[in-house]
Amino acid sequence: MKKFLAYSIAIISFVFLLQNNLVYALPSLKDSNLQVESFVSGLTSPTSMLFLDENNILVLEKDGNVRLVSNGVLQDQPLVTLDVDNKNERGLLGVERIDENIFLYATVKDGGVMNRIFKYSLAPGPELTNEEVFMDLPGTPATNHQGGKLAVSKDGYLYSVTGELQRNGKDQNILNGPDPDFSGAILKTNPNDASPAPNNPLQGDNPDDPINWYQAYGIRNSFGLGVDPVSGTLWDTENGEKSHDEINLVSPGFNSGWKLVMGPISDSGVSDNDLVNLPNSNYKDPILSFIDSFGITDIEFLSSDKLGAQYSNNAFVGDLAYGNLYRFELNAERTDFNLNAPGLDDRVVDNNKELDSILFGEGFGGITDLKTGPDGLFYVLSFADGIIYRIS
Ligand SMILES: [Ca+2]
Ligand SMILES: [Ca+2]
Ligand SMILES: [Ca+2]
Repeated sequence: MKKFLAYSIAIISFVFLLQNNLVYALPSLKDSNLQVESFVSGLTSPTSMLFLDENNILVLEKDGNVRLVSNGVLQDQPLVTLDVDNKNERGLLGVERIDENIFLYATVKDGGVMNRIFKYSLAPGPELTNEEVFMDLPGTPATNHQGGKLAVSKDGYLYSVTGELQRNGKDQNILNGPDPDFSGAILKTNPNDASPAPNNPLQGDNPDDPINWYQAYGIRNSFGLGVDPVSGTLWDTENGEKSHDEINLVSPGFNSGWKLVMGPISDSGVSDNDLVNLPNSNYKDPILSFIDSFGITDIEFLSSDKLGAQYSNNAFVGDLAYGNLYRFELNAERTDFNLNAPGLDDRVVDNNKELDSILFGEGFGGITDLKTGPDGLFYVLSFADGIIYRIS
C-alpha cells in the first residue's frame, strides 16, 4: 500500500490537531457493555506485539526497538535494538514465539536491502539471547509492500508473509515473468532449521526452490495473518492498490491473484486460466473485500469469552487509515463469515450501511496489531497513538 506513509502522516497530524484542541478522546465501541482503556502509552510507531506471559509483552517499534512492557509499565531500555532500514513500510515489523524461541521480521541492510527473520532464545529476565539469522527474504525494489507479519500454525510451524515488492514474476501471476523468489508469498517453515514444513502444498524441482516453502502466492501487500484457534485455518488480509482491500481464507496452495486480480475475479476482466497456476495451487476469491482501499491490517480471532459469549472466536480486523475495528462471526464449519449478519448484502463492502454493520469500534488511531491477552481481554495496538488499548 503506497499510502502507508501518507496515512501515517495524516493520522499523526489529525491526532496533533485533536490534542491542540484538547478534545483528544479514547476510542469508542458500539457495544456499551464493553469498555476501552489506554493500557500502555509512550510507544513510537509500534508495529506488532507478543504476550510472553501474564506480566510481560514485547512490542516492536518500526525503527528497530524491541520494547518490554512489564506489569503494565513500558521499560525504558529496549531488549534489542536492530539496525533496520525504516524507509516507508520497511522496518521492524513482525514477532512470534515458538517454544522458547522468539522470531523477529525486519528489513535490514547487509550488502543489499533484504527482509530478514532473526531467531533468539527467550531467557529469564526476560531477555532475548543467541541472536541468529534464521532466513533471508527479498526486500527490494519497493520500499513499500514488505509484509512482515508472522504467525504460528496449529502444528507448530512458522508462517511469514512478504509483500509483492513491486516485482513482476510468476509470484505476481505474470506468466512469462521470473521464477518464484519469495515475493508476494506466505511461507510455512520449520522453526528448528528453516527448512520447508513437511507436506507443504507446492513441490519445486529442487530442494532450494522457493515454492517448497509456500502456503500461498499472488499476495499483494499484507499487514495481517491470523490462525483460527478452532479450525487451525490460516487467514490473511491484503491491501488493494486503489480498491478492494481483501480478507482471505488461505487454503494450502492459495493463489490470491495479484497482480491480475484484486477483489473478486469476476470484476477483474481475467479468468483463472490467465493466472500462473502452479501445480497443487488454487485461486480463490476473498471471503470479503472493501471497495475502498483504506489499509486493513491485522486479523485476530478472539479466543476468549471474556467479552461475552457472542464474541468468542469471532474474527476482528483493524485498519490503518481510520483506526476502525471490524467484527465478523464465522459459520459453524469455520470456512466462511456469517454473511447473514444484518446489513451485509454480499462479499463486497461498498456502502455505508454495510460498513456500519461490521463496525465494532472506532478511533484507535491506525491499528497495526490485535491480540487476545493471556487474561482473555482484547488488546489493540495503535500505530499513530503509540498506545496499547485494552477492551474489557
Ligand atoms: Ca486476492
Ligand atoms: Ca456490497
Ligand atoms: Ca495479531
